[in-house]
Amino acid sequence: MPTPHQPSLIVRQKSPQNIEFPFASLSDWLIPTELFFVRNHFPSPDLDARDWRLRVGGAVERPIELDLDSIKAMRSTTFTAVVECAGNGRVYYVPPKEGLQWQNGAVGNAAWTGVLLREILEMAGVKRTAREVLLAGADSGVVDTNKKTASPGPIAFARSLPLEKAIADSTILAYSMNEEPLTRDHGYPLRAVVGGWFGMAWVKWITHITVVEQPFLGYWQARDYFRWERSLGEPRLVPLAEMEVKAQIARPVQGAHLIVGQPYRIFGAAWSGEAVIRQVQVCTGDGRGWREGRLLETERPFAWRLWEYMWTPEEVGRYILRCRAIDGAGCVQPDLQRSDCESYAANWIVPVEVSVVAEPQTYEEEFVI
Ligand SMILES: Nc1nc2c(c(=O)[nH]1)N[C@H]1C(S)=C(S)[C@@H](COP(=O)(O)O)O[C@H]1N2
Ligand SMILES: [Mo]
Repeated sequence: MPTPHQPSLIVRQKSPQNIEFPFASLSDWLIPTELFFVRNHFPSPDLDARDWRLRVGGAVERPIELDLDSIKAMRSTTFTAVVECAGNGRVYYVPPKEGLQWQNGAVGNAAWTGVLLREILEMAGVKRTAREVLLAGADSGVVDTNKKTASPGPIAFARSLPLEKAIADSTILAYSMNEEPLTRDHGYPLRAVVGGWFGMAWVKWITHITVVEQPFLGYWQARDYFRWERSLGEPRLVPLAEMEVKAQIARPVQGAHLIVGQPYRIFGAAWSGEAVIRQVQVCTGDGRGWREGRLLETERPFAWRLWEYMWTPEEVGRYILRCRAIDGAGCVQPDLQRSDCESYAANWIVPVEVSVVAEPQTYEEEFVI
C-alpha cells in the first residue's frame, strides 16, 4: 500500500500489468522501486531461485548452467542507469498510434548490481564465429499481432545484443535494484541492464543465453521494437537499440497556473543513449529564446540528469514552455515528430502550456467590519 503522501502510479493495463510512473511527481535522482514503471508483455512469472538456473549455450566452447548463488559469488558491478521504454511518449503521436498510451512516465533511473555479461560469456568461451547474444526470459504467451500476419504461436520474450554491446562494461546481468533483490515485476531473480539502450533490451527473468552466429530476427526484434533505416535508397528494418536524446519537463504540468512576478522552478530530467547530456535548454515563449537550464547532480554515464530553470514570468497570459537536450555526441532533441520509428522513440519536443495569473487576491481589508 502506498503511503498517503506517495504519488499514485498510473495503470495502463491490468493484465499483463503495465504501470506508469507519474512523472509530474519526480523529485529524486533515483526512482524508488515501488514507483518504478513496469512494462510486461506477458504475465510476470513467479520464479523460485531454488530451482531457477541460467543456461548458457549456442556458439560456445562449453555450455554452462549456473544457479543464483554462484552468480552472486562472482565479482559484482554496480552502476546507476536510466531505462526508457521505447514506447514512452507514444500518446504524443499525431495521428494516434496503436499500443499502450504511455505519457512521459515509462522511464526511470535506478541503481543496479550484478555481474558483467562478459564474464559469464568468458566462462562458457565464446566461439570466434559469434555475432550476437540472445537473452530469453521465462515469460511467454501468444501475441495478438493485429498486423495482418500469421500468428507465430506461443513465444517467449527474447532479444539479442550484438556481441560488442554484450561484452561492454555497460551490460550486466543484475540481481539487485536500488540495493534490494529484484522484485518479481522487475525481473527476479536476474535481468539484463543494458546501459544506454531502450528497455526492450533489458530482458527480465532471464533463463537462457544463446550465442548466435547469425543476426537474430525474432518477434521482439523484427515485428516489434524496430525502425526503418534507408540505405542505398531502400528502407531496411533495424531493431531498436540506443535511446535517443531527450529532456522532459516534470513541472509545471500542462495547464498549471503560475503567479506573475513569482520565480518558478521549471524542473525535469534528461538522458540519451551511449552519450552523456551536455546541455538542457528551455524556451518559455516570452520572446527570450532558448536559455540554458542548470544540470543538477554529477554526471554519470548511463544515468539520467535532473535539471532546472528558474523563470519569473513578468506578464499575465498563456505561455508555451519547451525544453530540449543536447548530448555529448552533438545530437539535439528534434522539434518535430519523426516518421521512421513506427510508434516508438518519441523524443521530439512536447510543449507544456501554462497560464500566468495575477497574484491571488487577499480580501482581508474588504471584510474588515
Ligand atoms: N522477459 C521480459 N523482459 C522484458 C519485458 C518483458 O515483457 N518480458 N519488457 C521489456 C520492456 S519493453 C521494457 S521497457 C523493460 C521494462 O523494465 P521494467 O518493467 O523493470 O521497468 O523490460 C523489458 N524486459
Ligand atoms: Mo519497452
